[in-house]
Amino acid sequence: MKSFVAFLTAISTVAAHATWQELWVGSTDQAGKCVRTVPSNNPVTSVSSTDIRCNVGGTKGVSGVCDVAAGETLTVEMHQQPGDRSCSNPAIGGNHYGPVMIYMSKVADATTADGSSSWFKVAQDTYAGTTASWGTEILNSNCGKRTFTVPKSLASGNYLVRAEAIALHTASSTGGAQFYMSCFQINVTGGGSATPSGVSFPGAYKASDPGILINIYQTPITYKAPGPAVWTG
Ligand SMILES: *[C@@H]1O[C@H](CO)[C@@H](O)[C@H](O)[C@H]1NC(C)=O
Ligand SMILES: [Cu+2]
Repeated sequence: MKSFVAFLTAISTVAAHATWQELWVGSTDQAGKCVRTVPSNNPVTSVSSTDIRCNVGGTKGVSGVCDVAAGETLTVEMHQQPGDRSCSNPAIGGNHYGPVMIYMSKVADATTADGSSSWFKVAQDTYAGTTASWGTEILNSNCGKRTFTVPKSLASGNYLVRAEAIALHTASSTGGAQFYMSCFQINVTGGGSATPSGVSFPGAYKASDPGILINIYQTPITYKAPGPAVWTG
C-alpha cells in the first residue's frame, strides 16, 4: 500500500509538470512556430548545466523565427501536456508555486544560437505576499499566458526569448527547486539602439540563491527572485 501511494504521488507529480509551448505576437497566435520544443515536461534541476539555458537539447535551434515589432507585445504560453491548450487544466500543477520570469538575448542568428550569449530580464511575476500571488498562480489564472512588451528602444535583430517558471514547493533542500524553461526564436524589427547588458546561463543562478533555496511554507516570507533586475527600455 505504501509503495502504491508513492507510485500515485510520482504520477501526479509528473502530471503537474509543464512546458512553455506557444508564442503570440500581439494578438496573433504563432502556436509552436518558433519554439525550441523541449523533450519532456520534466524540470531542469541543475543551475550549472547548459540545460538551464533553453532546457534539455535547447542549445540547438529550429527553423522557425517569429517577427515582432519593437514596442509590440509578446505572450508566452505554458501548459502541462504537449499541445493541450485547454484552459480548464492548470498551466502548471497547483503546488508548483514560484516566480515566472522572461529573458531575452541578442544573437546573430536565432536559428543557430546556442544560448551562450548575454541574457537580460524583460519581465517577471514573483510573489506579492498575498494569497495566490505567486507568478505561477497568476499564470494559471491566465490560462498559462504571460504577456510582456518588447521595449521600443531595443535594437532590431534576432533574439532568443527565454520563458521560465521556477517551482519552489520542494526548494527547502539544495537542488530541490524545479526550473521549467523554453526558448523562442524571434526577429525584432523597427527597434532603437538599446543593447542592454545581462547575465550568462549557466552562471546567473547559484543553488544557494535565496530565491532558489527557500522554504516557501514558512510565514511570512519575503521573496527575491533570482537573476538581474528587469530592464524595461
Ligand atoms: C528580420 O527582419 C528584418 C526586417 O524586416 C529582415 O530584413 C530580416 O531578414 C529578418 N531576419 C530574419 C532572420 O528573419
Ligand atoms: Cu514538479
